Amino acid sequence: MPFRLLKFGLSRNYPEPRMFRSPERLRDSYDVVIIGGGAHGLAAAYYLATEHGIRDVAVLERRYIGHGGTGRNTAIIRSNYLTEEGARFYEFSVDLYRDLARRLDYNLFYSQRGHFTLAHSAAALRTQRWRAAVNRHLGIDSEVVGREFIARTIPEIDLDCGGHQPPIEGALYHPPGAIARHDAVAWAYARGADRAGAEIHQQTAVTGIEVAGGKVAGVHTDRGFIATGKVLSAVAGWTPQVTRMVGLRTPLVVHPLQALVTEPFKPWLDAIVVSASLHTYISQSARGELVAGASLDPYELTAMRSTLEFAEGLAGHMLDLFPCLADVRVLRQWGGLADMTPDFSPIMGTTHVGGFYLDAGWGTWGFKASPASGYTMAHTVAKETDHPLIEAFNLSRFHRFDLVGEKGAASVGH
Ligand code: PYC
Repeated sequence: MPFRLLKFGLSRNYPEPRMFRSPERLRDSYDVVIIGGGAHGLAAAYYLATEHGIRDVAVLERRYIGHGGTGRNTAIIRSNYLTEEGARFYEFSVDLYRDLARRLDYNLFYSQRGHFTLAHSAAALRTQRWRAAVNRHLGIDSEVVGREFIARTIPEIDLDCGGHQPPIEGALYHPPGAIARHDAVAWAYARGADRAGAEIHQQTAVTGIEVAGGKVAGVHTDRGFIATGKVLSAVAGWTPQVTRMVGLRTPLVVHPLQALVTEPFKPWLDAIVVSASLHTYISQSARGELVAGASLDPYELTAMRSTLEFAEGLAGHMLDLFPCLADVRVLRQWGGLADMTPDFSPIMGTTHVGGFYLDAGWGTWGFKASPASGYTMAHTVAKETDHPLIEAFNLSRFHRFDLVGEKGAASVGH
């Protein structure tokens, strides 16, 4: 056993280094309170401190950091969206991700793989061409490729899906598509925010929000009251509970989203493979496990449980694409919550409640947005006005019927 390990194990003088402090006391007031210790909330705390010098920030997390959507996704990063607003926003996120490990000085296992969205019909190919045109117009690397290219790049794929599904006719290929270690993104932002002066309070539940004269005045928690003039809600699937506290209505519906991983293998699948028609997406993690997911569970529910029905359905579609997986064992599965909007775009920005800022509607696309949402929401909170990149995503778009239709770029349907 290495000497260093023995030294840490046997001596009280070498306490385990902590990623971030856990302050015992919750103070009576903060300049900003962030509800939700996922990657979005932690990133916002980090950028508030580092980009805007606002360090008097408390992040309140009911459980432990990364317990929600951050730790329950399939860690896909891409910017091949359908709308200009979406593509620009996610491209900004990809840009931040590329440099994030260096900036936060933490290995995020960021790995650029290339992302294929398979098309099994002429209609799907038409949407892919549309996306490729929007992407290229904005300088995003994305093109429609044919069967030969797919077969050459992913030799294990069965382009005819064993005859069980319509054959693959082509794909939208997005070389910058990447994966990362999702927990590491939360930990690294937490450490960065903590070092920059923000406080992270786990096991701290928000029970109410005080609004006086149309403005936020404070937050009630199970550890006492905090006076504050600014609250950012970044709680994804729990958004309806929080918005109810300030009397805001949103069109969100919350559905479970499940995923699984298989036993690990030597690396064989370099690309990220998505079939929106089969509601299936697969990649191979740095650990060698295949990480795969399917569409939303078809009912509204705020519960993060796993079902055999999901595993059976997804396994069938994985075999349609990769019959070589027939004897592979599932190692574990999990469920998360997807807060879905009618237009498949997020809700971000100011609200008509003074000092209440909303970061929500992350459906099945939240992880890839973590850096950009943190950055733009920090700007929005600091300047009290929406960052230009997120103006189109303000909640008020539903009152103006000015939606940002992104369904054609979602990996899964609803
Ligand atoms: O939007 O890339 C995506 C995605 C993958 C899995 C679920 N959503």
